[in-house]
Amino acid sequence: MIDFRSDTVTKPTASMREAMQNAVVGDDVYGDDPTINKLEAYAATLTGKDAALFVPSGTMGNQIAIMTHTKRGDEIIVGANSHIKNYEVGAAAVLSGVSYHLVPETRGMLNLDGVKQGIRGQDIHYPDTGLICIENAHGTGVVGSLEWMQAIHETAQANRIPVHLDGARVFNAAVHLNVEVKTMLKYTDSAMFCLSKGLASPIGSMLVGEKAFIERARKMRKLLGGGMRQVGVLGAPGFIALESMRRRLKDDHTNADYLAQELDKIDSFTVNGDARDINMVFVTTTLDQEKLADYLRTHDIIISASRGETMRFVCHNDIQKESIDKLIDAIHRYIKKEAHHD
Ligand code: TLP
Repeated sequence: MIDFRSDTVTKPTASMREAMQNAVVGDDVYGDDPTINKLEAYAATLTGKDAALFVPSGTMGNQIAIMTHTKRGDEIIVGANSHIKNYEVGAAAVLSGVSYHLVPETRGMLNLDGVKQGIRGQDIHYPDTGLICIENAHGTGVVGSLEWMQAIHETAQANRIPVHLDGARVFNAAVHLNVEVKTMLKYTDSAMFCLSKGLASPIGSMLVGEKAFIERARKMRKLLGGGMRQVGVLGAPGFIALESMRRRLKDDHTNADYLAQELDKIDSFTVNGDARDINMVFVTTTLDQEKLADYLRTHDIIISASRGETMRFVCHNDIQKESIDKLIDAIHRYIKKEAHHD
């Protein structure tokens, strides 16, 4: 199966499976898992933060960050199109008891004036602003600039509000910006990034930040039931993801460029050229998405047809240039077949 739905679908590589088999493990709730300790130390060094915490998912990482930074009744400033707002089941309201102050994004970047207006200051009627959340790379396939991150951070610091980065794909963003992740993270107090997306580890994300923040976050992870035992079996592929798989993300971006170029040649597809910074290609199509997806599945190709007008194709470690050629060829055959039916 060639699966274009997301980079979350990546299977662990052979060396990851071998590392899982041979992982030295211990009880991580006691802090006794050497493989997790090594992964957390490496993640902290790589991101220029004091400490790191391995968490089961990106969603849990973001939610632990919100729980740790805020108190009940706070308001968090967050993008109207962000994952934290739209795709985390409203968890911040449920788990942290915070409300969302939505700010529009332009190319994935929170509007600075909107953030400034969103910090409402002191009044007996107002909730306190507990946190500003940004997302980079943004789920809409775009990467925000360092200058924008710096401007948000300066505003936040001037108001003594922490900034959390949902950096599920921060390594993709760093590749696009041609900087190190630690350069981006200078402008955030905490960040979550996923090992299980383009980095191809089967499970897990990291939360990074100051030592005291991570200590409190570790307790929040336990509260949520995310304290795991011999979890080095997941830390071992996670280390390979961080140490070596991040170096190949550029290939996914190049493949996505190729996919965008080939889809754009087909009359029934229009590529959104403004959302072409990372490993994702967003298109609109005049074709019936469900029928196309059903046809492709019979040719061992999976695409997602559930995003309304817009379709998303994602390149990753299990997609090569030949996989893209197969997809394009199958789409041509589908269009020909449909024309015969008419
Ligand atoms: N994104 C998934 C879906 O949930 C949409 C995907 O296929 O892209 N932040 C961002 C920006 C994300 O894109 C995701 C996952 C998460 C957080 C959550 O990570 P997980 O799935 O590990 O909870």
